[in-house]
Amino acid sequence: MKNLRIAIQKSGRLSEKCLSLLNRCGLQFDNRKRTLISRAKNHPVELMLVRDDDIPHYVRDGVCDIGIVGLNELEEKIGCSKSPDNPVKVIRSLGFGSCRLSLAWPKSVPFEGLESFSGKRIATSYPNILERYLESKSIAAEAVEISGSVEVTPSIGVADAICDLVSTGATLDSNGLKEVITILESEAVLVRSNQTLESEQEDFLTRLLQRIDGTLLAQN
Ligand code: PRT
Ligand code: ZN
Repeated sequence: MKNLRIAIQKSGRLSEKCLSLLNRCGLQFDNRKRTLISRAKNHPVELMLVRDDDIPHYVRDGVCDIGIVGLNELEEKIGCSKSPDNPVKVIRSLGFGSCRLSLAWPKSVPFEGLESFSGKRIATSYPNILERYLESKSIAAEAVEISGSVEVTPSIGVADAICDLVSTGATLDSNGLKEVITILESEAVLVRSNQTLESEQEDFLTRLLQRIDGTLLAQN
């Protein structure tokens, strides 16, 4: 059978947890070699180590068969994952990498609810999710796309507020910002494309999902 190709983040917050989950499911890789693609020692599986931003498109386009990525990246790159005609499907929520995408506002400026964002510039690395949210709430504000250190933008005058990932809230706090509205609750999810797999690959994926379910159950 053709190898089942799995995309995970090469290096970052999700990498080790993804590898450890796959290891606990019985898949062994040579972790010393951080190559783009590495074949599992004992199963017809290839691991593809890439930037998390690329995983949704790789799965959509069939470059990979399945992938593990934050729901935030999936929603940003592919759109609403709950829609039935979405080309990439969430098949498991994995219970790690939890965070939320929230709007944050300067502590020094009075906040009077969502309307306070009207006419403001909001810095974010998630312009698609933010724009969809603002539109759904009929708020006219400008999403300013920034690739990193979004939390510093209000203090340097680039934006009035931000929309960013939050876990403990410490980053917002130390930059004089407060979380005011949560747009999306996120965690790492296992995704697959709508494309048909070979029947042996499909069977292998079914067995892998059973192992993943067993692993998730054992840790709860
Ligand atoms: O290089 P590559 O593009 O692959 O990685 P990356 O830098 O884009 O992503 P990475 O490794 O930072 O995060 C990968 C995924 O982890 C994200 O897409 C989320 O799904 C998830 N995740 C969970 C988080 C956080 N928690 C998180 N706290 N991603 C980022 N943060 C950042 C946030 O952007 C902010 O700067 O942490 C800061 C806030 O943390 P607190 O604890 O101070 O609130
Ligand atoms: Zn990224």
